[in-house]
Amino acid sequence: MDRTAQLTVRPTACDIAYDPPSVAGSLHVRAARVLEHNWTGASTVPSHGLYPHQWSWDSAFIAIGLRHVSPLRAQTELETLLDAQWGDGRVPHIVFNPSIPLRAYFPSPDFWRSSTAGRAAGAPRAVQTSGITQPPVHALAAWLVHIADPGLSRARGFLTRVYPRLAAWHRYLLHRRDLGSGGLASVVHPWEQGMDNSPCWDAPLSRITPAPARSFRRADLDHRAAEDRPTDLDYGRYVRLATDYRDGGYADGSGDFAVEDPAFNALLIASEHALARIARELGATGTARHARAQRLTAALIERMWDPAEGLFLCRDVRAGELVRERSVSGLIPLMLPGLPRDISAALVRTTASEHFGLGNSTRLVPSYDLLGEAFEPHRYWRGPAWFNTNWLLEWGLRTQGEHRRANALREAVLDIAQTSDFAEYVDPYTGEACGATGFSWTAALTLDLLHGRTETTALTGFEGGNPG
Ligand code: 2M8
Repeated sequence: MDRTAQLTVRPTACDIAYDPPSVAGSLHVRAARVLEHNWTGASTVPSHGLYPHQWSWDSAFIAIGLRHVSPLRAQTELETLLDAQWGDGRVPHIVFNPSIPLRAYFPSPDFWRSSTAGRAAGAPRAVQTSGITQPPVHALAAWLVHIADPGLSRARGFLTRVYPRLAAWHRYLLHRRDLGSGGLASVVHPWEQGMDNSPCWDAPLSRITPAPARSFRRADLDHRAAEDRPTDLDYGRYVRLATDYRDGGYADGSGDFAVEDPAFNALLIASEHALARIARELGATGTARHARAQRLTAALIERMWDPAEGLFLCRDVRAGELVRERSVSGLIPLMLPGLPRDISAALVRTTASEHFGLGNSTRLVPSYDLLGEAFEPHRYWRGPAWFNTNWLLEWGLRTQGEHRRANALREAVLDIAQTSDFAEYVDPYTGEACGATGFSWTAALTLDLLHGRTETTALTGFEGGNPG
C-alpha cells in the first residue's frame, strides 16, 4: 500500500463497533478507548510518552486486539509496518514518526541513519526506521486479522499484499540470521528479542564494551523511575552493539552478540504455520510451510531443550553454549502444535513450579525465575509479569489441551489488566502496575481474550496434532 492510500483508509468513529459481551462490556469499552487514544492515523503507539513511534511486535499484538474493534484499522496497522520493510526482507523494530521531536525517544532516527547506513541492505528512503528487528509475530497476526473479517480482507486484497512481504521476512530470518548454522534465527541485539534486560543477556553482554555514558542521553528516564528500567551499564552495551551494527552497514554475521532465543524462534514457527494457512487461502497447498515449521520445531528441541530443567534455554552462539537462566521465553514454545507429549507436559509442570509459580504463588507468569539470583519484581524484564507473554502462554496451554489452566490464566489477565489500568507490566506477586499505563498491547490482548479463543487449532491446521 502506498502512503497516500493509507490516508484514504483512515477509519472514522463508525468503524469502531462497540458490541461488547454484556458482562465484560465496560472492560471492552475501556480497552478500545486505549487503542483509540494511541492511534495516530496509520498505526498505534505503544504509549505516547515512553514509546511515541510504531514498534514491530507491539503492532502485531495490537492488530490481534484491534481486529475485534475495527478489522480495517487492524489491517492498516500491519500494512503500515510492512511498508517500512527493507529490501533484504527485515522488518525494522521501530518505524519513526517524523512529527515527533528527536529528543522524545532514544535512540532516535539520527542515531540509526537507516536511509544512509542501511542503503546496501535496502532500507526504505521515504521513512526512517531502526536497523534491528523484533520477534516475527506478524504472519500470525495477519492470519488472525484476516479471519476476523474475511469479506473485508478479500475485498481489499489484504492477504495477497502482505503474503510476499511476510514470506520475505521469514526468508531473511532463516537465511541471513542463521548465525549458528543450526537452521534457527539468531538475534543480534537484546532489543530484537523484545525482553530488553532479561538476565539471559547478562553473560553474552558481558563481553561487550559499553559505549561511554556521556556519548548518549537516555529519554526513558524522563518518563519512568530508574529502578523500573534497564541500568546505564545495560544501555551503554545496547548503544555499542547498535553502533557497531550500523557502522557495518547493517550486514549480518560478524557481530559480537548472537543468541538463539526460544520465544523468538517459537514465534517464527507459529508464524510459519500461519503463513501456510495464508498460502492455502490464496490457493496454494501450504504443505511445504507446515513441513518447514515441523523441521524448525525439531531444530528448536535439538538446540535448546533442557530436559533436566523442563525448559527451553537460550543458546549463546558466540560462546557455543546454553545460557543457564530460566526465562519466560523458554516456556513460549508451548504454542507449538507439534511438540512431543513429554516436552509439553514438562513445560506445563514448569509453569506451575516454584520458578514461575503459576496457579500457586503467582496468577500471571513472571518474565524471569522467581528464585533466580537476578530476580527483581519491578525491573522491566527481570521479573515483572507482562501481558503479551501471558497471552502467548494462554494460547500455548490451550494448544496443549490444558483448558482449565488456560481459563484461569485468561481470567487473571483480564482481571489484572483491568485493575492495573492496562499497565505495561506488573509485579508478579501483587499485580501492582509498573511502567506505562494505558499500554496498547495490554489493551489489545485484553480485547482478544474477552472475545474468546476458538482459533488456536484452526490457526495451525496442523495435521497429526501432538505426537505421543
Ligand atoms: C521495550 O523496548 C524498547 C526498545 O525496543 C525500549 O525499552 O525503549 C520492550 O519492552 C519491547 O519489547 C517493546 O516492544 C518496546 C515498545 O513497547 O519497549
